[in-house]
Amino acid sequence: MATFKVETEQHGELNCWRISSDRAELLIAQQGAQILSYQRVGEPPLLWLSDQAIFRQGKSVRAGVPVCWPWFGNLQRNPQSVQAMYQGEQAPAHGLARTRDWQLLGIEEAGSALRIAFGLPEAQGNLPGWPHDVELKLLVVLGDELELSLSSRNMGNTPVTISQALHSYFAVSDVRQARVEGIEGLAYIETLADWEQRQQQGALNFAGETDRIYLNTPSTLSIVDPHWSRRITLTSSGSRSAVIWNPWTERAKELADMADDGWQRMLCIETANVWDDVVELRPGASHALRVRISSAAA
Ligand code: TA6
Repeated sequence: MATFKVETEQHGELNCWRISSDRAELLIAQQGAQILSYQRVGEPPLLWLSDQAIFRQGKSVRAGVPVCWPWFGNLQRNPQSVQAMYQGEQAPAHGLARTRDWQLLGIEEAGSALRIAFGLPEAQGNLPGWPHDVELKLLVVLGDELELSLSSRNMGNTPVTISQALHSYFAVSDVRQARVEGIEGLAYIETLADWEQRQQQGALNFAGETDRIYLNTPSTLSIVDPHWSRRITLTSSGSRSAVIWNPWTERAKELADMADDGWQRMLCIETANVWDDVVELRPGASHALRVRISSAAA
């Protein structure tokens, strides 16, 4: 039976919780209910926290798992049904949830795991420009593995359509040596070439800026990291799309919160509902986007 320690910490302007057990350590910010780092004892970090991260209210931290909701990326690139939900002015990238303070609903031990529940009450009619009533919760389960479940329940009486992602930043020894498996043969949208649809040949190796939406993804994807002799496995449900992103040299230089060579040590695989895989919630309906993150010797 694991024993957990929960401490509060301040990082810049952000309230955070550091949760540790004899097996792992997790850092979570109240803003965005954002996991900032996750490391298992005796292993390099599993989730990446930028060396130059900025901990400021209203700015998502370049780290861990930002929650993109109720739209992913540029709203204008979303289907009309998602765009129509927003009535505000300039739509922020990746939605409204990642830069707002969530409420910690509870922390409880369940067997050898710790369950940490967050909610965003503002999603029930009080998000700027988004006048819908959705009960939004994020459940984080820290056990031998890390599990995240983002649930949306439509409490209103009209349908609501969302896109979303658990925008996970994984830590790798060197992205140029790493590969992603599980996407072989899949169709993807190449956002860097005018959003053209292409087909993946073999596993994905990285040799330049990468920003792709994979379609009809299977439930298991993995990152093989030969230098750290590690395989990170993502097991998802409630998702048929995944975004894979690495900014590489030039884009990284443009990001104030990433070191110029920071791109070498990270790789995003985002468990998502994007492109034509949006979620339509009828009144009373709910949906859960889940991912379980585990690692093993490769
Ligand atoms: O998920 C990939 C992506 O949408 C990229 O296009 C890239 O801009 C990245 O997310 C980070 O976005 P952010 O708004 O956090 O800088």
